[in-house]
Amino acid sequence: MKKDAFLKSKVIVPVVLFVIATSFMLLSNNVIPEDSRLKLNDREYFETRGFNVLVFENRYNGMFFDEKTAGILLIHHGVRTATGGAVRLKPTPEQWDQIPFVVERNVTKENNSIDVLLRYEDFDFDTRVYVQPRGTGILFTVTIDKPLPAKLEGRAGFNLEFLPSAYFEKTYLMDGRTGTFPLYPSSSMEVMPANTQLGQFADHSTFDDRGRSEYVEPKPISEGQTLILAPEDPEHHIQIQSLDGNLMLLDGRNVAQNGWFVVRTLIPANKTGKVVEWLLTPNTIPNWTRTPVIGHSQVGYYPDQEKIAVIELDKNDTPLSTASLLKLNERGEFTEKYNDQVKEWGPFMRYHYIKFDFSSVSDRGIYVIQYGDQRSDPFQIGTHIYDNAWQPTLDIWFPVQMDHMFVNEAYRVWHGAAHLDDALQAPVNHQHFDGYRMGDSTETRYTPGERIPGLNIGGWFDAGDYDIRTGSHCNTVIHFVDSWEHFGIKRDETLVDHKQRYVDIHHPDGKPDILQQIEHGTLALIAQHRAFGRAIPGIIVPKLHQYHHLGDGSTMTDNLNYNPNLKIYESDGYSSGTPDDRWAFTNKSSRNNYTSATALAAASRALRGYNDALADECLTTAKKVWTDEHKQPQQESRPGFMFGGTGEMEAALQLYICTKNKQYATRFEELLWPAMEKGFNFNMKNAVRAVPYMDKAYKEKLLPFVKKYKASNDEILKQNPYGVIITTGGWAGNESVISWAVTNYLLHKAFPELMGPEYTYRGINYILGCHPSSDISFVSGIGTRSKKIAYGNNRADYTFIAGGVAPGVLVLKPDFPENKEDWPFLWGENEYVIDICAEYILLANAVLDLGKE
Ligand SMILES: [Ca+2]
Ligand SMILES: [Ca+2]
Ligand SMILES: [Ca+2]
Repeated sequence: MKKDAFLKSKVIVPVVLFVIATSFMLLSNNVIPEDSRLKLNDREYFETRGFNVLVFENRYNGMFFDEKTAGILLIHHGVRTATGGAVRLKPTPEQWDQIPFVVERNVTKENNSIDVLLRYEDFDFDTRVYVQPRGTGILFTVTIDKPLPAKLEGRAGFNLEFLPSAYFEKTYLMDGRTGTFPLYPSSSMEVMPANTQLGQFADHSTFDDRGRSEYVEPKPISEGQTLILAPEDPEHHIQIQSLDGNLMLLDGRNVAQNGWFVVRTLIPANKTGKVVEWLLTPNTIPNWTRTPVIGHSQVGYYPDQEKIAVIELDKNDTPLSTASLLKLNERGEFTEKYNDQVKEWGPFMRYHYIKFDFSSVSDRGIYVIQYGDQRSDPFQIGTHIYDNAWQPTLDIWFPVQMDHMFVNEAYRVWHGAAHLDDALQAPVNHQHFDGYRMGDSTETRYTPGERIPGLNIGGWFDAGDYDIRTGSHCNTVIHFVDSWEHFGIKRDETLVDHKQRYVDIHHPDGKPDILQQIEHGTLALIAQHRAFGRAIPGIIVPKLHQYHHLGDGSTMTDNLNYNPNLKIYESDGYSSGTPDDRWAFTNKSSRNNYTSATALAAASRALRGYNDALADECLTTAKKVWTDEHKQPQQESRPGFMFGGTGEMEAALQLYICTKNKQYATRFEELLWPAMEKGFNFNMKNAVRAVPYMDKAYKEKLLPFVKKYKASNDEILKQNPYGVIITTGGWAGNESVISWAVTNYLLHKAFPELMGPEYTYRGINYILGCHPSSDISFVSGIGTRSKKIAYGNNRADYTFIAGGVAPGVLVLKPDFPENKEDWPFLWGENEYVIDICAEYILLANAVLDLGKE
């Protein structure tokens, strides 16, 4: 923030604030400029320039509990700085603490107000939170009809959580007492007896008390009536006055690294009616306008490809008429090479979009885009730009994810050999916190808790967590085989020694890395068939206090087999009495089994000539799955799992490619064509993959679908300015963009007269910087500027793993696209996942291939 902007802003100096803390009513409505008052807009949130208040448009969805995207949200000068406004039962609630259920939400236009009725079913406890603008601020009023349940006395309070990274290196004032927001958590803690702990998700516990029957909670950093956050920073300056009861400032990071700074007022005992009331007054910079974002590829462009920057503007901004392209010379001087009118696109979500087309520039070099006084990061135009755009994903990211291995990189050890104590049979009737579930039978020959041999081999840490998830493993293997078969990637920069369980990054060993990764994934998949005669859903730690592990995966369990004859926390050096071994979730699923067969069949081709014994076992196993599944009634896809299918179609295709046996091709077509009628967009990826292996009639039959598909691709350009699918689910959509772009590449290869390469370019440009919210590349280490803070398993260090692909732009309802660059802990925006990363390698190689055309 420039100093003049600071002076121009209607910042209230701390001394004045302290005086008005007890007399805020003096801020009467008639002295406040009309345009700085919050108004309820048509999208049902309170809005003024530079400040929005969203009230439960984004709800706790229960899937991963508190994702720090729900409740009352503040968007302050374009940044979501606060979230989680609600009555909560903990000083600093963690992800798996209880969340309230929204019984009703009333938007009352006439009153300019929103209220929500929140309920905690376990305690028969209802609160109403009423939100209404007052002066230049907003009033939060909490009411209850019945006195607080005795168990919640001193526990329930109104909380609002502030994003730590937005307040790092900033100060606060509590009733005039000064403080600096802690960069690292170091609050005083209170030890609480275990029996006062309110239940967490499904009676799991995030806290490992080591047998001490206790847990801990942070004590307030500061208490008082009026809190001013960041008085020195006009963009983040907020005042909160409690009109009754104390405000507490707490640091949630003391109990969970993804915790936020919490401002809280306890609900008093034995009282009904109005129990908490806050007046929250933000500073807003008059006529604040968000800085334009010049969306472009951080890697750059081929000389002959379509080159369109998408410029994202504040809706109050007046678009300029032109933009220009500057070339950088060896002396560091920029000279204008091209300028042109920008083209209006229009509104999308909360912003306004224009486009700048510089496709006609094809000279090799380093360029920037200039729009007004905004200048993009430098990028290249050249034929070589994608040469290194995927190597970090294969060289670094995947080795770091390798489970059951010690992973070294030069002077650094990423992690020791992890989970050597895999695995025990999971218990029956169990709902796991990561979505795994066991019914009332194990459906195996093992009894609950029994050791299953042979599972401590192969596989990758699924994502930012560490489980072996069968579905994502299968997809990863399939993407790797696609990359191997289409592009013959022979790159060798990694040593993998399974005998020693040793991986060394930047150490060639004479074997193609992609085959070594296919082998490593396949070993985990085949281990399931060896142990159970079929695929299982996956393997994961049993305890919640293990699951939130951050750091070296080899310390997630003690790596010693559980021995029930020893006491808990006791070890004889060979085994251990601590029940921390992972559990295998084993219930049957046709989809799982078919998907595993698909991956194993595909892997058998890639592994042929590299590891023939494993290749044979993979193919034999895949055929056995086919036979076994056809002996039993076909299970339809899960209800609600749209287009999910049983996975039989994909298995049929891979088995046909391996064996050329007609029965598989026949079955593939029996399943494919009706599926294409129902949803050609979703099934096109399967249809086009078969083209090289099927006859001419197949391709002719596919043609009308491809025409419809192309028309639907062109339709996307009317829906958003980026011309790719932008999803609005709870997990951002880079996976669908990558998968769509790969399908478009395969269609371009199969039907070049119909499908141009531009759809594939659009997909990769989106991933590499041409997207809403910012212009960062979502692949860490790829492009001039990329994700340096992401949700890898080293996220506690606010860092990245090179080559990881983030999920991207999450759309918070109703219109706020977000990808936090300074806060790693939002998995829906920043979590690397194995199958997405493997498919990115495929996409980058597809684009390399387009460059050769
Ligand atoms: Ca997982
Ligand atoms: Ca190698
Ligand atoms: Ca163990």
